[in-house]
Amino acid sequence: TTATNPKVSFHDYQPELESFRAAVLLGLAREHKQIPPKFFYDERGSQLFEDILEQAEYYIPTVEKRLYQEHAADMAQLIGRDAVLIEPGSGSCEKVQLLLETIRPAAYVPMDISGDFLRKASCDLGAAFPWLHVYAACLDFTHELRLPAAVPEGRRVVFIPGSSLGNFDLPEAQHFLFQIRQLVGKGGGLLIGVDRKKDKAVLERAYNDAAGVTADFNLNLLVRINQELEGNFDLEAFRHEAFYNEQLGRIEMHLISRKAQTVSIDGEVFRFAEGESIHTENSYKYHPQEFGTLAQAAGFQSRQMWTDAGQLFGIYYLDG
Ligand code: AVJ
Repeated sequence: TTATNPKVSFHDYQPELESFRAAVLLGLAREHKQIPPKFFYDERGSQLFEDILEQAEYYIPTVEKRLYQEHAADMAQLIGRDAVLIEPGSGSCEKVQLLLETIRPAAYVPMDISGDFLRKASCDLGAAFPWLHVYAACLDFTHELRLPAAVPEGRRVVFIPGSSLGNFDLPEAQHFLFQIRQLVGKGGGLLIGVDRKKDKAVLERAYNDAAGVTADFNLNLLVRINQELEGNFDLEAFRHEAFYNEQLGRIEMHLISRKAQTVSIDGEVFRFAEGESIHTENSYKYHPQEFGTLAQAAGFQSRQMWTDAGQLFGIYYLDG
């Protein structure tokens, strides 16, 4: 057995299974079938997402990592010492590790919908950074941004790497940024990585990796429905599709029915035409001015942006 680290605590706000059932049954009853992307992240989905991060075509992690490494000192300067650093959708907590020694926060609050994954990531982080106080919160951050009561007072800074914001459409993104502004308050801050608009071919390759990991990630949603909601999806009868919708500035991911078929979930029957899609994800891309306008409307003031030579990705620091 391993000794538990007293500096690491876990707070479960139970992002319930019931919401998954409701979202699937409602989403598949719509004229244009859809399921929200947050349901990708069960244990296996979280692992598949980690595998996506390793794919050469998925440029975001490499580019973003280099930006944190190059500009950690500047970022830490803006964030200040002894902050309460909050990360919605923390996943494996990999990126924050590039900054922790430089930022030296008083507390780190990772938030994730995937409980077992969050537990392990927090323990590993506590072991790698023995001085760090970790307050892990298992919750659905698209639903609520709640801080465990045990989190100490201090200047709050929210950290959102990886372009997680991309999953929200414009009104949702607006609302989410507003919620963050409420959480950090005046005097708080936001450090956020946002993927930029760019060449269509580069974008489409990133979501159609040659190894098929993104396809497995997408199809895992059907595996999850089969396992948790007594579904009978035939995985061979659906295929992954991802393309850049230039007009709307977003990557769209779909699961396409290869034939006319019916699927039953939890006793309910759903009909699919050949070629019909389940829309599973949007990933919006932003020009720096577009993101600046959005953040400003939510009450933030842009302080700095860092980008790579290829202008693939932007990291922004904003004041509350
Ligand atoms: C976690 C939303 C930033 O949109 O790039 C990656 C998710 N989906 N490949 C993204 C994702 C397919 C990712 N975000």
